Parts: sequence; C-alpha cells; structure tokens
Amino acid sequence: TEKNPIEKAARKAADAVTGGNPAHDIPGRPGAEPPSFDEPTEPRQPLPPKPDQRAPAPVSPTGRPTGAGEGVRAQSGERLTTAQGNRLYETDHSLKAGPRGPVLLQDHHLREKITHFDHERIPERVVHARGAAAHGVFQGYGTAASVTKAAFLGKDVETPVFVRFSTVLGSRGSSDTVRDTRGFATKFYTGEGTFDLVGNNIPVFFIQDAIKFPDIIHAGKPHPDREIPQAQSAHDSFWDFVTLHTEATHHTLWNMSDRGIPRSYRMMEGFGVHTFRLVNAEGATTLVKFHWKPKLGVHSLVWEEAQLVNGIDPDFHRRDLADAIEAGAHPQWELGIQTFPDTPEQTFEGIDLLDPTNIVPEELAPVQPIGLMTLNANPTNYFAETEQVAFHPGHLVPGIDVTDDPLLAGRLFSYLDTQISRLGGPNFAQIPINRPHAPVNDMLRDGMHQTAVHTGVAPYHPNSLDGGCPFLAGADTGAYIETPVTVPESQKVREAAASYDDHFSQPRIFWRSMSAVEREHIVAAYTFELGKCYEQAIKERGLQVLANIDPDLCGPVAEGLGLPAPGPTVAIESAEASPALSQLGRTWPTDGRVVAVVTGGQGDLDGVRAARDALSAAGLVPLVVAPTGGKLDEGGDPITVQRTYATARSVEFDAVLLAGAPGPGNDAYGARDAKAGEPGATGVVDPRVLLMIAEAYRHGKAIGGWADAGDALTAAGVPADDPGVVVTGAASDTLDQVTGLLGEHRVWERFAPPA
Ligand code: HDE
Repeated sequence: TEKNPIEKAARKAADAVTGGNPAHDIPGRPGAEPPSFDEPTEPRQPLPPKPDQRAPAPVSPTGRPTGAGEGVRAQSGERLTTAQGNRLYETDHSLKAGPRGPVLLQDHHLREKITHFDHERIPERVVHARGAAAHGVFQGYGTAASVTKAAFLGKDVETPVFVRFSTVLGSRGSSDTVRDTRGFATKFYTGEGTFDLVGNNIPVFFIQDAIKFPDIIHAGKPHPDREIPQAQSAHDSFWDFVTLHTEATHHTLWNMSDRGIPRSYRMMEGFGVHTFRLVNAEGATTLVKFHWKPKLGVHSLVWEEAQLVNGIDPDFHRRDLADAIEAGAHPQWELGIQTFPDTPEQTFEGIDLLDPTNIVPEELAPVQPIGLMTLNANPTNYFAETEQVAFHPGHLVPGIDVTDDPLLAGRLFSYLDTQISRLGGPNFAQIPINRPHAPVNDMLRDGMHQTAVHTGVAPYHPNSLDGGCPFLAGADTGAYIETPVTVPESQKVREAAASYDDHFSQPRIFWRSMSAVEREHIVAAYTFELGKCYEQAIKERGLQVLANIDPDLCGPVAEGLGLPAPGPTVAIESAEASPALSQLGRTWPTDGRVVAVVTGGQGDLDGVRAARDALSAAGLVPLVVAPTGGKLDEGGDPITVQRTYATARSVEFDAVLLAGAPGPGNDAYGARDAKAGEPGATGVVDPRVLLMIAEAYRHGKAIGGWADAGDALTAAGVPADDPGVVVTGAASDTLDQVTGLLGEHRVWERFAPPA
C-alpha cells in the first residue's frame, strides 16, 4: 500500500523481522498499528525551566554568547535522534534476526547508545569528589577599594558566581555528614576574567608544603588493601600520618571539633586559608586572608546525629542546600578580609603569614566586610555543572595576587594538571560552566575536545597577518602583573623556615577558646577516632600530641582509651583565647530551620494548623508528621501530612513539637496499643514517636508541646521541666518559646559535662 519507496523498503524490512504479522509491528514504524501505550507521539513544548535552574549565560571562547543553537549540540529539535542527528523511530528493541533471534552487530543505534553509556563516567576528583553546588550573585560593597583594584569588589558591582561545597576524603557516592573538612570553592565570573576562591570551611591546612599532599591524602583515603573505611578519618593510616607530621595538629583539632560535622553548607564559614596579596590602583600592596561569614551563623550536628544521618539520608547536605534555594530561602555569606601590612617579614604580631597552619585571631585583625554573596539558583544538571566545574587558585583578576606560601605554590600547579586528566584534555575552559563571562582570545589552539572554531592564521604574538590581533592589555588593566616583591637571597634548600616548627601554640589557642560543651565534643571525637585505631603506638603518639596542646585535653581522652596520659614534651605556654572561634554564645536567625509538628491525626488539629502557619510565616519550615500519609481533617481546611511515622526521623528536624490532644483519653501521638494493634487506641505512645522525642532530647534540640503533650514526654523519659522542653496550654505560647530556643541552635545545657 505504501507509495513512498522508503516506506515500502521499511515495510519490507519490518516484514522480514515480524514475518509480516501486523501484531508484531513496531510502534512508530511507518505503517504500523498505533502504539497501544500512552506515550505522546507529537512534540510537546518542554516544561519551561524553573526560574531557579537558570545557568549563567555561557559565553563562547570568542566572546559570543552561546545559547542553545550556536555551537552547542544538545537537546535541540523535537524528535529523538542519534548523536549524528539521524531521527530514530524506535529505541526500546535491539535489531534482531526474528523476535527471539540473535541481536545483529549492524545495529548502529544499539552500539552508539551502549558505547556512550559505557563512557558516561569520568574520573572523580582525587579529593573533594563528593560535592553540591549552586549559582548565585556576588555584590561588592566598594569597601576594599583602598587595598585592591579588583573591579568586581566595586560598590554595587554584581558578579555571577558558582559555588561548590564538598567533603574531602569520600568518593562521589559517599555520605554528606561524615567528619571531614568541607570544601568551599567559589567561581566569580567577573568582567575582568574568572576569579576562583578555592577555600575550605577550616582556616588552616594539614601540611605546610605541597610536596606532602599526596602523602596526607594517601593516609586519609581508605586503606589500599581492603579499601576501607570510606570517607572516614577514624583509622590507623590517617592518625599515623597526623601524629608523625605534627604540623597537622591544628587542622586535625578543627576536624575533631564541631566544625568537622556542619549542620548545613548554609551554616559554614569559608576561608581562603593562604595569605593573598592585594594590589590597589596605585600599585600599593596589602596582605590579606579571605573569610566567608554565613548570615545564618555557624552551626554543627552532634556526632550521634551525624552518624545516624549517614544512614538515614546520605544526601542530607545536598538536599538541604537545594531545598532551601528552591523554597526561596537563599543562603548568604558576607565576604570579608583581614588585612596585614606587606612587610618583608610577612608576619603579623609574630604570626608567620606564609605558614598555612596559622590563623590570625580576629581579635588581632578584625574581618572587614567587602561584599555579599547570595546563592539563588540550583544547577540544572549535576554532571554538566557541579561535576565538570573546574576551579583553580591561579585564576586571578587584576588586584589579587598570590604569596610565596609553599602550599599555595603546589596548588598553582596541581589544579590545572588535575583538570586535564579529569576533564579529558586542555580545553575544559570551553565547557559551559567553566566559560569566562569576559571575552576570551587566548591563542591556545587544538587539543582534545576542541569545540571552538578559531578563525585567522596567526595564533602567535606579535603577528602582522591577522592585523596584529589580539592586542596586549595595558599595565593598568592586565592580570598577572607581578608585584615587585624581593625574594630573600638564599641558597637552594629543601627546608622550611624555623617559624614553621611550632606546631602546638596555635592549636592551644583554639582549644582554649572553646566553651565547655565544645571541649566535651572535642574530647569525645578524639576518644572515638583514636579508639578506632588498632595500633597501640598510634594511640600513644596521638595522646602525646594532645598533651603538647594542653594536658586538659589529653587527660580525658587518655582515660577514655584506657591508657596513661603522657606529660607534654614542649613548654605549655599560656594562650590568649580568641572568642570568635567558638560557635556558641550568640543568637542567629532561624530562617529555614525545620520543625516537626507531630500529631496522631485526631487530636488538636486546629493547633497543628496554627503551629504550621505560624512557623511558615516566621520563615521556618514546618513538617507535619502523622501516623499515615495523605490529608488530615478532610472535612474542613485539610492539613497535608509531609512525613509519616515510617518516614520521619528526628535527625531531619531542628525542633520537635507535639500537638496536644483536647483532653484525656484521646492521645494525640498516634497512640498504638501494641497488644490490640489498634491505631488510635489510648495509653501507648507509638514507639517511633518515643524514639523521635528521645533522640531530639539527646541531640540538644528544643522540644515543645501543648495540652497533654507532657504525657508523651513522660513516656519517653524526658523531664517536662528540663531546659529546652516547653509544655504550655496553647500552641502559640509553646511556639514563641521554641523559636526563641532555635536562635541558639541547640539547648546547650543538656550537654554540660558532669560536675
Ligand atoms: Fe585542593 N585540590 N589541593 N585544597 N581543593 C583539589 O582539584 C591540592 C588545598 C580544595 O569543588 C583538586 O579539581 C593540592 C587547600 C577544594 O571542584 C586537586 C593541595 C585547600 C577543592 C587539589 C591542595 C584546598 C580542591 C582535586 C596542596 C583550601 C574542590 C580536584 C598543595 C584552601 C574544588 C580538583 C571543587 C580540589 C590539589 C590543598 C581546597 C587535586 C596539591 C589548602 C575546595 O587539584
């Protein structure tokens, strides 16, 4: 019946496969029966991207914008095609000699599809493999003008940014809430080219010289024989290294503190770690350290909570960041600098600024705010953006320069090198997420994955054939203009300055700046981590390091390990505390804090509704937890259940509210009589609710309730008059007090060490 010869040939081929039996026709094939399944066959407009998913407008290496269409081959056209743009009529069956016959090698579509799939993975980052990222905008305050000519720091200048947060040790699929340092890498797409601030949430580093980086990472990664443990520092090789290289003491102490287990990426500080050199319009230089200060404050998980989250929601931080941004709770950080005179010694108040194991306490050099970053859009595609983004501490703009910190020098080499192997060649700057938003005319040519079609014949400088293009910048606008710093006259040596030898004074400042609760957490962390080591010698060396920080730290850890506490082998100097290092003692905005409103589904639903609405209005996130899913109070204004007793667990919440029941005999918390198995029966509180209360209590969370909520607390063994436990007669009173408690993040009194 087909007049068209192509359709005729297709029909013949189909008959050869199906034996001419229309029952075996392939849906979509010319002349086939209409498909029996409900798949759209006509093009439909794709859903518009959510407003928060817009990627920064990419700019081609030639400076031209490259939206879909120009040079970017992805998802254009309406029909499914091969990689060569040939339309496909079928993609669910391989080409076979008969429906039960062998698959034919000639099936190009099959081979192309599988081959591409085989190569979908690229090597994960050797460190910082697991991460989550977001787009945003940075707005300069103009306050840094006296120290740097960097244009993006100018008053009200807006610069698109992309930020990737990460853990360091774990593989790409590891859990978010492990005890580890967090990466905090920011790409500023400035009009003067890209500036990357590739920092961490801890202001010091493990080592003082880049040459040891492979060693510390080999020690921290899983043991090479069994490849365990994943994403953990609690094992022999890590502690072997950090106790043999005592320069790691300061960073390790931060890791063992609450900073090692952040509550959220949104609640972490960020640090540039190294000292950088800023250059102003007159050419005058200043040494600086960069700081990111989160508007929501610095908050952490507690250790048991972090461990539970690893199993319950391994994507906890990733989800938290994406949910907050999608909900419009855009996280913000203020960028600040500590400034130091650029003297030949490069020290400040006796602190060597080139030693990356040192901080300069904020009390000595206050952090001065220079701009505000807001993260306001989630990536559209994890691989294209978060995985392929390539940071480099050497991506610098005019006005920002590096110093001679030997750790930084190694990094300036490493990041370019690693992208070549990870992203498959030297042209990774052409990947959309890595494209500068400034015009690029680089005379770099060819190479793997070259996607630009360069014009001209003279990619060298100077030339007369391409009209002399491209031209050089003037000294006033060029980047990488070397600051004329005098290099100390010396012989070539493989050694560090004597100032690099003091490994304990700075950790002592940190330890002595901690509150009692924070110290208790640090002791517990060392006791856990060293306790997981098998080698006695490593535990003993670990204790020696602690004794050299402060015998007060060593004593209780030694007791926990059941080993004698050694005496210090260095002089224990007095150390001036730096209150800015402690996370406690301040109140913070409660925006985005998650509060469970637990109900049995039949008690005081008006109270549930009121609590939910009041929390939302205050910028918090209420989650209604009920025995089963669906809606409550279908008759009136229905309440959507967001979590059930089966899906909820305390670690998801910053506070728990127990919706009171109207009176005795009507238990509001999904009371379940274990014997009768009847939901709603009185007398026995659901064990999952009891667990939620007990965990929230142990983790120092505010617990509130109204009306007869006290009964459930009693059943869970929680004293109703304990600090941070609020039971009142009305939902609104309870709510006020609980929100007040959340400003301090946790109920710290619960952790007070035994007298
Ligand atoms: Fe990195 N680091 N690093 N690092 N680093 C990498 O680069 C390296 C160091 C940091 O989200 C790698 O693209 C060396 C300090 C972050 O993509 C690699 C040394 C600080 C990220 C590399 C250091 C960092 C990385 C792995 C010692 C804080 C993740 C993949 C000389 C100031 C960036 C990659 C992202 C990633 C090398 C030390 C932060 C291999 C050799 C100090 C946040 O190039």
